Amino acid sequence: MNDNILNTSVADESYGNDAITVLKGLEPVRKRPGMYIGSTSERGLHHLVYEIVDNSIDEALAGHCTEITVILHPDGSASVRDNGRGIPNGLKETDDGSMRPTPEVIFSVLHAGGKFGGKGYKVSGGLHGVGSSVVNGLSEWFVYENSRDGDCFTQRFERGKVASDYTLLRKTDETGLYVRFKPDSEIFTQTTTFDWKTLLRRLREQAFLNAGVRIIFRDERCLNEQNPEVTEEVLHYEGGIVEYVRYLNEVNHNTPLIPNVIYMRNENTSTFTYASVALTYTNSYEPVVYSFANNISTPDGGTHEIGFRNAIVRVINERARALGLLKADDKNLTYNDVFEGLTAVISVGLQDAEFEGQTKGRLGNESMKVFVNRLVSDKFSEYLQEHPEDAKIIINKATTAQKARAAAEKAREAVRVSPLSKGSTLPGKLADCQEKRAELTELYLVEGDSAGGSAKDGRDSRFQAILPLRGKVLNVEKVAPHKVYGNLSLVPIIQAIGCGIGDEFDISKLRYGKIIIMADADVDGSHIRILLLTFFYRHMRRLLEEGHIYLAQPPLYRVYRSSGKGESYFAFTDEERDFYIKQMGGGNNIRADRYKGLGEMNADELFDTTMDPATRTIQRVDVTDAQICSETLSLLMGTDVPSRKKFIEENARFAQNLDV
Ligand code: 28F
Repeated sequence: MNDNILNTSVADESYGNDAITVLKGLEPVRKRPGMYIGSTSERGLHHLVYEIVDNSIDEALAGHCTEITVILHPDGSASVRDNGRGIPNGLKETDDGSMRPTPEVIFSVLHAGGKFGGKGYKVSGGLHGVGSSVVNGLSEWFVYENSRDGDCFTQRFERGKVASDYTLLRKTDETGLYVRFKPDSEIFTQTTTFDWKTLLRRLREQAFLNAGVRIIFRDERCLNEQNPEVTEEVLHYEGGIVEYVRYLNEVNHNTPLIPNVIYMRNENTSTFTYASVALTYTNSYEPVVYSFANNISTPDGGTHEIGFRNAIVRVINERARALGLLKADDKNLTYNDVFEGLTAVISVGLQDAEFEGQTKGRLGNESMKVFVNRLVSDKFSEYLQEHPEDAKIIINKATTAQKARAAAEKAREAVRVSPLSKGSTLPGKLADCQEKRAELTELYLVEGDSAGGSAKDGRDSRFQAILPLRGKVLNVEKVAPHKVYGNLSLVPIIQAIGCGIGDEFDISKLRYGKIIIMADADVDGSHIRILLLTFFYRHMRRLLEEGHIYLAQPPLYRVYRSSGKGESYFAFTDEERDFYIKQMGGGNNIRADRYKGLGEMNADELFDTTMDPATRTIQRVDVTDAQICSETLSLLMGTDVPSRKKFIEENARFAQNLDV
């Protein structure tokens, strides 16, 4: 438990029952769930589990819990158990003046638990860190078992309302809390099904950030005779973020250039501030940098990352000059040069963390710039002086990157005046639209020339542009950046979108407000989607961050009479298909053909089903989706067909309704 000094020091003096700020019942949570968990989509659903687990993690940080077990149950509920102290059994006055058991108050009163009450139980860092009562309010039912002082008490709630008194369940020598809840389908209207991978990712992250905590994650949902085994992962990392860096290199298939992961840490116990950094260098061209504040991911960076970045740039330049690897006339290495191949995890803790930006993914506290900068300036510089061999390897990597960048600049010039574009900067294959205002326009990236043809004929050319894609899209996960400019599959896309890529990316030059990937609903289509998303993630990330990238959703079936007469319907799911078959009376003369590809639809059908803004559905892709693509892409590379298939099957999100 090396990575938090906050709770251990704040906690003990303020853990009396009075630390709870009692505000109100849970109706506000049910009325406006988004205010408390961000959204009621799949993301909000998973947030429920994080909220409960966070409480166990806090108990671990306080030094009282070593093991957390998370289980997904066949009835759609999830449970979390910890071996902490359990909640004190006293009584607590509520706002109506009655006395209730402390655990009941904690679980059934909004903002109870002290998170917002100043120096209470935990240091609030959470975007929606409002705790267990919110989860209770959004659950069809919610049960907890509180083991403490020899007794295990239990209580049940339904839709946030007390459904049973605080009752003794059994005697026990154990201590800790157990919470089990079923998300309310009245609230989570899109889905109430937990995704194993999404939860695993977050639980693993928490296990890395809280070194030593053992998190056991089990999926008991598909237990039956055919499948008697439960899926279980034990997440336990004594090495904390140092192990996290090693793990990231493994999953990204990046080979370390130096043997060590460099670890640095500083803490200020009087301001309750700490920073921990682990880093190493690999043969990759891309940096992999993950940052956190109060154990919350900050994918959009912020002050801690800025402090880190400035320190790395300065230290490496200083060392390079000192070792004579940069001569007097040589230009300084830039941030891009020194970040190539860097794998780093930055984890800071502070009071009153401010999370900024639309998705609250960026740390705003100015103090963290200096705090992290000073740590990394001192410790990294010390490391490089003590390890001259490693210093040479790292500096060499950066100077090579500097040269490649100069070469890329030349290649980029060549693209700007490329013979492909014949004087104009637009690719020849692009069928542009009339409208010029990006807010109003759409660019379809279409797999294959024949579907491209239908899309061109069917589109509304006032605002819809079509760019057919030829052949396979380059996998940018493992190529040097300057190669991207020479690539025939990507150059037309870069030109059509208009913003450039990488360091010269300029969103104000964006030519289309929506960029819609339209590919078949089969394995090849999935592959193209993944490659394109990886490309956007690596080279045009802002487009993802600002929600410009979408996936088209073509229909899977056409349901019609074999006579060809009468009405016909397009179905986007198996259920829809069956519904139409039934509606048309069923029987032998009803056909339901599966579309093998977009190319099978004629122009009108393609427009009506997939492109018409009035009737289509398109799926917006966010940064996390694309990040998962890029991480997983390395696993797909090479000739490992079984694992590729397995991946695609498991990622139904990007590869709905396959033909495998
Ligand atoms: C499955 C989810 O929620 N674990 C928790 C504790 C421990 C204490 C606590 C929690 C009491 C009065 C607020 C115990 N002993 N797991 C969990 N473990 N909450 S939640 O206290 C809450 C305070 O005001 C705990 C001494 N102090 C705190």
